[in-house]
Amino acid sequence: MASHWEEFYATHLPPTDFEDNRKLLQEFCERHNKRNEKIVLVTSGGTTVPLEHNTVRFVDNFSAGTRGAASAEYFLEHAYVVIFMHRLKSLEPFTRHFNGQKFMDMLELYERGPNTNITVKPDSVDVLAPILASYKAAQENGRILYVNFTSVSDYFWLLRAACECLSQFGSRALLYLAAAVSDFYVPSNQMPTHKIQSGSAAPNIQLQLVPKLLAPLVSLWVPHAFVVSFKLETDESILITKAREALNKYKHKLVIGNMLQTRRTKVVFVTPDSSYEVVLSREQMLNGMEIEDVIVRNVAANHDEYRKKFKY
Ligand code: PAZ
Repeated sequence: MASHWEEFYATHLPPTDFEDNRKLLQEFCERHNKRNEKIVLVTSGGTTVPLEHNTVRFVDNFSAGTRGAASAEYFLEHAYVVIFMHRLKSLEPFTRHFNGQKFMDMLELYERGPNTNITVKPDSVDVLAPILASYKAAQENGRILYVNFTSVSDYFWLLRAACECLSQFGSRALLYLAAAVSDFYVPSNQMPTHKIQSGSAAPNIQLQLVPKLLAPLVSLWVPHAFVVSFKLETDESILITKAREALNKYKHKLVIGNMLQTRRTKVVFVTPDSSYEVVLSREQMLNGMEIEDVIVRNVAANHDEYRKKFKY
């Protein structure tokens, strides 16, 4: 009998841009594997759950992709090449610093007669320059690949394709699964084709459990990779228990637990035999430090340790 995840792939079509993305992933991975690089797959942002095939309405979640976008920048600093697999229109590395008004506020407009000049304000140059330098270095050396998803089904297809390419890296591959993936969905064969009408009775929408991809991912797709998953909760009393349950069930290396309310300043690293908090002090925050800087440093150190013990 097919398992829950196999049934999912058998009953859900890949997204229309799937083959293009698969080729990009293959080319990126082959090029960097030849150079013996360390690679990280960062997943980021939330998945949607469409309610109709011609989707007008969908269930979404809160994630803007801050954790993933910031972490991708720090992984580049730690000499990883990065596959940034993110929700379309969620935050991206580098450009996240200039989102919306922040960018406009960095610019100065001079209008003298017929001449118009736009310059970067002197105090913004200090902010912009290092970000621009890192961005250029990553782009020009082809060290980051962007692929995107929208629905939970797109995410599933892309994640498996990425893993197929990552397996050749053995223990040099790190999976950093920070995306907020829906636990519930409406299966394709139970979804109406057209927009749900409001004329008759209120719809009764039955959500089903999404298969847990960590199971085949860890045991079949990338068995030698260092896999890190995130666990988000809103009730602190269950956070560590849930993280430990995930480790026991899927047998991966690390769960990073965080609370919705405090995720920017505190996370807990849960390994099979320990748990420890990573906390950003108020002073560090005021100095502009980001918790992802500390998280990525810790994860990279854990990955290095793992690779020392590993032959692949
Ligand atoms: O996108 P963001 O930075 O606001 O939030 C990040 C996060 C809380 C989604 C991430 O740290 C996380 O916990 N992801 C896994 C969520 C889960 O499925 O439990």
